[in-house]
Amino acid sequence: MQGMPILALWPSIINRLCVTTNNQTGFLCDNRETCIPASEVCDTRKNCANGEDEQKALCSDLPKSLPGHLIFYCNNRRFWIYADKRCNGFNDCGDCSDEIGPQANCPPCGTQSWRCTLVVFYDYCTCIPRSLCRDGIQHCFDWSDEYLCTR
Ligand SMILES: [Ca+2]
Ligand SMILES: [Ca+2]
Ligand SMILES: [Ca+2]
Repeated sequence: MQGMPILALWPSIINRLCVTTNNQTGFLCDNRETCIPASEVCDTRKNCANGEDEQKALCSDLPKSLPGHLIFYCNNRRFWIYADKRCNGFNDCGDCSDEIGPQANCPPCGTQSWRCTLVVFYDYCTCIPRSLCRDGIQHCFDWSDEYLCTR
């Protein structure tokens, strides 16, 4: 890869910012129509028709080789996640910094979720799916998932 014109590649990569149908940060394929979620870039599967989401210029030195909009750095900056894993309800960083706090800047729990302080971390941070309400297992410190929350 010696002498590769990295700088010349950058404009085409920067212009690939897009938003998926699920309102997630994404990567625009060469056809300028397909917008794939950030986490499908460099996952070794070709999601764009020409495989441009797996091109070496993007994937050779993760996460540095990825455009900034595709990644989110956790509180512990040694760890990073794909941008579409921020505010998705799951504790992808391991310390919930992708779900709670100013860096993540997530909207409040949606109507499909219940907000509480969790007893045990499970895979969640503050918003739990309503399927965990009244399931006979305490998830919230104040037991609100078992007594207040409705499915
Ligand atoms: Ca891919
Ligand atoms: Ca997450
Ligand atoms: Ca529960």
